[in-house]
Amino acid sequence: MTTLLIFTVLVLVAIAVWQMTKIFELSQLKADSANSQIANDADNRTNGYLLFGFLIFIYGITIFSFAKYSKVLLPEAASAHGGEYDTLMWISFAIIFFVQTITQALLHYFGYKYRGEEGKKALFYADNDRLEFIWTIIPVIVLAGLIIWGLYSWTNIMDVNDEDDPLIVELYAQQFNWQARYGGEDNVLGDASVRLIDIDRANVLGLDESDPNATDDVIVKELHLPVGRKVNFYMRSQDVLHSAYMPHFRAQMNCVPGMITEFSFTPTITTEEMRLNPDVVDKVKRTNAIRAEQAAQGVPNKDPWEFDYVLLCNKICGKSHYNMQMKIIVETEEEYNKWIAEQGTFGALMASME
Ligand SMILES: [Cu+2]
Repeated sequence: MTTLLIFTVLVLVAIAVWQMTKIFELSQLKADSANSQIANDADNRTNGYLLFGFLIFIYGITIFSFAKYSKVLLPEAASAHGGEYDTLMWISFAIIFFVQTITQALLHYFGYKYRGEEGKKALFYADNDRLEFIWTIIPVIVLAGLIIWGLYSWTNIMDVNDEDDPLIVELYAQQFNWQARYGGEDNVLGDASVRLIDIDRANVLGLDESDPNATDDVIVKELHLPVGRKVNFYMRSQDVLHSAYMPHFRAQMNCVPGMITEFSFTPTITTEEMRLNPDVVDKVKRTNAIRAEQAAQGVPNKDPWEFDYVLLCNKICGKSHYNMQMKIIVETEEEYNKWIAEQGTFGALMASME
């Protein structure tokens, strides 16, 4: 890497020296012989054709990227609001793509059409009110539409309320792991503060032992969610800024030390069902082909991978940030109830410390 950088710097320095020599040479030339440096009709025509070449290049690379890299996009959204979010994104993409295709073609075509020619003079054209009106009002309407729609979706998605009996879950971020806390039987989170953290008694999230709501809280390192039930997340961070990112559910929220942030969504597709999604099946197949190849070369930890939803940290929070993740399992209500019943409560943990 260092060699590459040094090489790049040397090449750039060489180009700079070459350019400076050229400028120096030019400044030494007499006026009449300097004419050879002025573009003639043939030069301008070549540049005009090169413009078309560049246009084909940008269209080509766009189509190529769509064809080759669409497969790395996320699969279908696994939350109730995710569809709305995706639609907004795709409509924005479509508009940008459409406008970009037309304006680039016009830009390059006019560059060619009005290229310099011997004896041709530029037309002085002050302004045209109607044209200016048209190219102002169309973007205004389109952008206002997108922004209003975006704000409407944002308000819908960010509305964290207690309607429909949501499951209450805390996501606790720290360098470099996640823990989740459920409200327990009463579905109410006990009070907590970093000042109450007591490592010796395993009170790692700083729950208030005197708060009765904390007694039945359940702290886990794997997030289980029942499908179809709204979940209200409350995020805390112990140390620095983290960001709770659940890409398959189209959800992301910063975790800020000293405050509680919120996000809410309803998972709609179980982990089992998502594993059968054709996009996911393809991705697993591609990934495992690479892993098998690496395993054959003796690279460790390259066992076949099975799809799971994940909670990732999406803020560069320190050197092990890349590995700060927690598995999310979306399952049926029965499976969830069975799992949560098997987890120990905070009260039981504290009692065992006495
Ligand atoms: Cu982090």
